[in-house]
Amino acid sequence: MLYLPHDDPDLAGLVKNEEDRLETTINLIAAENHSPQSILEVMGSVFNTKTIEGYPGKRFHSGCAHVDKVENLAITRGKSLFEAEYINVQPHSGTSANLAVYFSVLNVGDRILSMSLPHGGHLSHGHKASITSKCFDFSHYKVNSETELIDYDRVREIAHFIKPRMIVAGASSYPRLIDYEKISQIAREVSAVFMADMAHLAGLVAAKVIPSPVPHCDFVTFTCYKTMMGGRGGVILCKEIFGKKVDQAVFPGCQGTTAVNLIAAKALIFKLAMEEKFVSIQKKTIQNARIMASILMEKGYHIISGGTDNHQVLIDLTSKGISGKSAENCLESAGIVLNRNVVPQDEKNPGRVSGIRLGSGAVSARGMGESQIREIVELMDMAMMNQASQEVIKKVKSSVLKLCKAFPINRSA
Ligand code: DSN
Repeated sequence: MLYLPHDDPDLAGLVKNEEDRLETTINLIAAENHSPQSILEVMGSVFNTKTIEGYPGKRFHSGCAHVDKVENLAITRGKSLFEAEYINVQPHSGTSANLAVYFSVLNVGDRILSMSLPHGGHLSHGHKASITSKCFDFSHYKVNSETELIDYDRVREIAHFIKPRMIVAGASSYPRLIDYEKISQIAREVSAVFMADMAHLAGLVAAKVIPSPVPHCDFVTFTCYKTMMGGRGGVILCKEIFGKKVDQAVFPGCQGTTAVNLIAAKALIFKLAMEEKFVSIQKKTIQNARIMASILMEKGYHIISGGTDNHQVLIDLTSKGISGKSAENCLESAGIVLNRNVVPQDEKNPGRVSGIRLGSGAVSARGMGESQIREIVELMDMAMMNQASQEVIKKVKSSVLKLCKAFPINRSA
């Protein structure tokens, strides 16, 4: 029996509407995915009741027999999946995980070198609007203006000049592989510790379809709901020698109690990520992103860096004479959901921006492949190039609906 329709019919209606929206739209948001039903079940389970502080066997509240087992399961499975020496599964989010890593080994005011946000980096990598920039002294590296790839020689030059205590690799919108080995070498040259934020890439790394940062890094952080296909929340992997400092920085340093239901979802997705279905979705995710990028390029779109190695395709729409915001809006009205995105050297204001970011995770989880991706790109092009025509938008929306019906969201694991 469902209780929500009785307790709060308005909210129950909104849940139903959201289910319908997900079912009837094509989701190209690179930071989202369709999780298995069992993930939704465990996130809504009685583990929500339990308040915990501390770590398994060393808690500040009683009644932890079962939740200790849950956290230990997440720890054992996560370490094994990512071949990590140490893991902390308590961070509330990717940003909480990053903050805890910074505070685990740095002092307030210490220098950190990370990727600039307009060039792909994340808010929590020291953007001026983020608390991280108020606590630490960030400098940023960029992509090369011609290749739109990370300029590792420049990273080395900046690192030798500013002598950071930490170097951060990882991005929210960078479609290429990152050479973690090269950056770890630079970090060693300047005696910095090295952290990679693989929030977007965790599922691809877990399935071993792209190289893992783990062997090259002192710390790796990630979230579980993007390519990883799980529930909400963050995770920290690190070298054993930093384990105790990381634990202290998470609790009691940056967080109080944490969400056991989310830790249970982490344990579950780490198990499911070892199975064939997960690996095949991740393979498809990479193939679909490559197909998207190459068809868009054939159609004359400027694809940042000229392609993709992961689940993201970043388009600079300047040459097409439209803004990221107008593309996002018209595509949403046609049933295709994605986000406007700042691109390197962006000249538009932060609200409008020049680009859009596409992600292939959620369509791949629905089972879509090459011919559906071709159709989606055709539909996107048609809608973006005819934004003022209600007739075209209606036509695109009706094709989107047909596609969605043919590929319903599959929540079996
Ligand atoms: N970092 C944001 C994004 O990539 O969209 C949220 O996860």
